[in-house]
Amino acid sequence: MSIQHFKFISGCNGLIFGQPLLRPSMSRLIIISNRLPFSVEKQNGEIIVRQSSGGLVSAIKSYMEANKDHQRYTGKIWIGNMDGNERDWKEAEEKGLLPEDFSVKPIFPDNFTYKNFYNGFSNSTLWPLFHYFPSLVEFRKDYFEDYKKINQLFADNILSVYQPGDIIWVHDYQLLLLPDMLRRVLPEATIGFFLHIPFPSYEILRLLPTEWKKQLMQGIMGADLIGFHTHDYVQHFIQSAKMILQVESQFNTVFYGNRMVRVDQFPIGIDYQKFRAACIDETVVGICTEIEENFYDQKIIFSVDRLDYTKGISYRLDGFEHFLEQHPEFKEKIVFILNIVPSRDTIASYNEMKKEIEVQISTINGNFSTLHWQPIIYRYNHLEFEELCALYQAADVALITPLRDGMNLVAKEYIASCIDKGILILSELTGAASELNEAVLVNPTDTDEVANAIYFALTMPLLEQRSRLSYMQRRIAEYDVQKWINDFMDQLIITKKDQEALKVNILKEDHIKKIVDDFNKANKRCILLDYDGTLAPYQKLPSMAAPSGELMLLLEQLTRDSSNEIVIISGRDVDTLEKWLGKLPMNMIAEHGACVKYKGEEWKEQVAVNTEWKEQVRPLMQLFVDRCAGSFIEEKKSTLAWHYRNTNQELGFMRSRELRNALLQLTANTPLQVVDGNKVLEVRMVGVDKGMAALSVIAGIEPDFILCIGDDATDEDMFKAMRDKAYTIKIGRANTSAQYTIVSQKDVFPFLKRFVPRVEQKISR
Ligand code: GDG
Repeated sequence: MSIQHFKFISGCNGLIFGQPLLRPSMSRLIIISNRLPFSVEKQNGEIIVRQSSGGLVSAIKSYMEANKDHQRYTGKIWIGNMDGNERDWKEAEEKGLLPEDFSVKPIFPDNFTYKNFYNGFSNSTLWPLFHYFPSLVEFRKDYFEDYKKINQLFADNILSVYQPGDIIWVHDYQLLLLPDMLRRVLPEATIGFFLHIPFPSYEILRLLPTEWKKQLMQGIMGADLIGFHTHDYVQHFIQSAKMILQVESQFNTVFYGNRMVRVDQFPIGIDYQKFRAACIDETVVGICTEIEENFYDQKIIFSVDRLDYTKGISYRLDGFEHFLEQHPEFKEKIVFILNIVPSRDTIASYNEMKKEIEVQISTINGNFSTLHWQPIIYRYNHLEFEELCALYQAADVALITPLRDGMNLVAKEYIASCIDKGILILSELTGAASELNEAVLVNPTDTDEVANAIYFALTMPLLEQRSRLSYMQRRIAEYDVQKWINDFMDQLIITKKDQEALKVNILKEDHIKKIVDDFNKANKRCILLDYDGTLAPYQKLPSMAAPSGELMLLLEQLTRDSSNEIVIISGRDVDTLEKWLGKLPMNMIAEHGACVKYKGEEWKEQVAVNTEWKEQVRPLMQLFVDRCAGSFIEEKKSTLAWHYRNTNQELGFMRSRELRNALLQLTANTPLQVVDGNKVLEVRMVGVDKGMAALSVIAGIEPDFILCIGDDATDEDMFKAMRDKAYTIKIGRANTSAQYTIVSQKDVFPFLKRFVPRVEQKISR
């Protein structure tokens, strides 16, 4: 990548996480998720409103309710698909059965399209792929088409309620295309996106057909702020964006086209106080006491998950079985309460899995049960909140061993519910593992490790249990769901402000008018133009960037006016500049100032160039050519350059840092300098730079109008030297000393053409 030091106008410095420091005034919050947090159905003629289970709903719903007294938003709307039909919905609404804390806009898609979208692309393509189950992925065009249709349906529904100033927050893998669909219609809207499941490494994502993965990445990049649970997912996303969309990035800031997008880690929290309050809730305590009395002589191991292959239930049972085999002394002294919550049971593979799990449970119970005891109590149902909390409180051990999990809220909820005992055995493949270091971490597929962890947990002294718990409880209490949401919202607002600040420097029409006006008024004008990346786009090889016909015509038109002095100021060697541009009546500076040709004169060397140093530097650069496929050395009269524009972005960048360090060591205390350019490292003599060269050319011309344009780090010397003397313009979004920025090289020609009519007018007079 180019070594660009992007401006950080602000960031999270000084921000207390989760405190709503920046309050958007008069904003409504629009939450978008595939499903609404409840369903409506009719049973025996009566309307029933049922709360949905699942991590996303648990987190956001709790926030929407808890935050009702705060004045952060003027309104809150939740938009999502509705389980049930429109008639029942209306009836529930009329009877006042819907939530009061926020308004709801239900979407009623047609069944067939929805099935392909939900069971199909969402849960048979994205879900297995993002959870590292590539063999389960279905690649079906009709699924993808219907996924697009439902995303578009969401976009249409959002647009029908959107008001300027609203903050839109899109959730999860079912709606990856939505941010960009909205951005196309609402270029200025504030849009956040959060992914609740893992974002896989590029090696996994690349399994998707090229067009799909491109559209999906573009879709997400429509947001201003993109959130993930862990640092790894952030890195995977940025890497994929680089590989698929060729974005540039600096830390967690990504530049895509003319937009700046932030990508960051926001580990989701739980409503900690709700689970603490449940510890003293009468009903919960009652149920908990009943459970403890029932199993007074047994230790309780507990797990609860939605039915899903990612949750690793079968491996968990293997581990438990292995423990029973290895530790017969625990016979009749433990019980494993395994609760599975029905989920996606209309997908055939889920149903199949359910049957397999049930067979496995029967086998274990058949092999180990006694007349008075059975080791596993299995239930396939949704638990009421009170019962769930009671089970958390009663459990001596929570056995949570998914094969992959974006975060896993159950682990956090269990920790929050423990009073004076409790051990969490947690899969290291969950997002939660990166926060809950004091849990007993296991690899879920390693049955020995799981069995040993169960033994370790069951025999852990109380003092150690409490000490581990208190560390984890403090952390979970601190960054709860409220803080998670406020933190995300604060960062979203900061990102919008940073985008605005970046826009300030962009060359706009009123700036152009002023520059052209000054140009027209001037008697002697000087235009200094860098070549590669400014007048010609970068090519795979430097030799391929010969000037186009359009460029030659433009330069010819500009040079026709004798009041104009055009100066090409480049790192290129003399021969190339002479061959490509030597016919035009211009001034040329080669190798950043080592050689200069004034209009109508011959080339002159500006410094006595000693090139013995090249014998030391060349072998070092060659070593890096061998270690980094696609990189190459360009040798000029007074410069050696190592280019890495054709390498794998990550590897090239990493190797460039290594080579830079090695070169800096090699050239320390010598008259050589190492210059970090746009995907190139150059070594040359000190005292040769575009700043010095520009100053010396200007001294000979004495212009009353100067314009400098360049794109590279080496052009910064020119911008600095010309400060207060010239209009300076940087191509690209990197941090710069130039006054203005033109985002793309493509926009340079139209800008320069604005100086042509005046020239032609003068000639025709
Ligand atoms: C996705 C990601 C990420 C479960 N059973 C019952 C019940 N639940 C509640 C739990 C918890 C939630 O559902 C499950 O959350 P998880 O995080 O464990 O898992 P997913 O549903 O797969 O959630 C996950 C999450 O999004 C948030 O970003 O952590 O990685 O896959 O809150 O309490 N609640 C009740 N009865 C049940 O039977 N009342």
